[in-house]
Amino acid sequence: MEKLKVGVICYPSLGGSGVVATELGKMMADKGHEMHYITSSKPFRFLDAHQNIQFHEVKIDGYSVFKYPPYDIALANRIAEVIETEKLDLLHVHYAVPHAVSAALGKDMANSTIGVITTLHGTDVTILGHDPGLRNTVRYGIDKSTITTAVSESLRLETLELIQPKKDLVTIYNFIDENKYHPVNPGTLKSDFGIKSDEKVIVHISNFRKVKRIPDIIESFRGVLKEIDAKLLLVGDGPEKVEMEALVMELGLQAQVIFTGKRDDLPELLAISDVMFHLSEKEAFGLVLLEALACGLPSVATDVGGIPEVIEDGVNGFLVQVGDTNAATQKALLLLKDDDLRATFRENGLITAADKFHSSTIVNQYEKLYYEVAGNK
Ligand code: GMT
Repeated sequence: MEKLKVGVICYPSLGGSGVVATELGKMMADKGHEMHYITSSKPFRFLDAHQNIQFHEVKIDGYSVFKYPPYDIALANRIAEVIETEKLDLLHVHYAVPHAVSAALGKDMANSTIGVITTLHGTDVTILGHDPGLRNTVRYGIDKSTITTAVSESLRLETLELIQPKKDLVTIYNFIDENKYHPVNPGTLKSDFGIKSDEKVIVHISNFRKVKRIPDIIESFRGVLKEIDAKLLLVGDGPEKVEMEALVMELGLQAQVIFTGKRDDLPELLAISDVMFHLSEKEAFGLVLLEALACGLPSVATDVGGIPEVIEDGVNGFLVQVGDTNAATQKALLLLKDDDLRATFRENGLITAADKFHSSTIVNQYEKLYYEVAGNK
């Protein structure tokens, strides 16, 4: 079949949507498709060296007359240019707001009929969609797209209910790069952190946004400490970090809680951990939970959004209600005190990652949509 030229628009940041957009582009490029990233800066896992991947920077000056630089317009302008110069077959945009809206405008500027696939990752619907001022814009972005996908069935249903778009959505789960996420030997990493070999480790990885409820993680961990010796690794960075450092000080937990900052060695960090805590109040998918499953690490996570589609309660992890820190403590203790239970969950998790979320299955689902949309040009 003829190879396609795809324009990709995503947030080139350290979030799950950026990871999915870049991993997908890399795998599509490996299949021979030409992937054109139209972004403000290079996505962090961008493969400069790949011959089928090109980067088209969106340049925006901070004009002093504008309080906010018009990024979405500059993006639309660049999309229009790239549609024409590269003769794109389709656009794949991540997030309805602002990217699907910029894509609609860019397409119009270029007088083009190419199709647009929009992938919803959650925040645009579960957070922006609740803002009456933005709900119509989210709907506009979706309705202007040829096909809209959601990263979980929960997100698909919530979007239909809240946004009421004209067409149904297609659920395509997230995936991870199995070459990176698999059980690894962490070497001396545990002792490098000053953690004793017989101490248990709980890990939380996120962008430290309020929605991740890190105080609940610290509180649940405090409950664990009442019964066993353990360390909490808080991996990542974001708006809540300074406040969380202050909270840890206030609780006198500096010796037990380690803030690692952003790290690239996630498989090694998962390998030295015994349980992951992920206690968000909203989560369309929870990519980090899949990364943990693929590395053989069970999680205690909240029963919200798409999480139950990744974590099967009592099979590869445990689910608790949002805010129920006592339940999170008890479930973590169950796992931490029982090596056999952890081993069973580990095996089950590896199977979930390999069967339900294998990259080849997911990438093929996207490729099928790419051909469908390109065929309608
Ligand atoms: O959760 C975040 O803060 C980041 C956000 C993003 O843009 O990466 O995550 C969303 O997309 C991820 C990839 O599809 C999902 O795994 C996350 O669950 C989703 N976040 C929310 O729904 C809050």
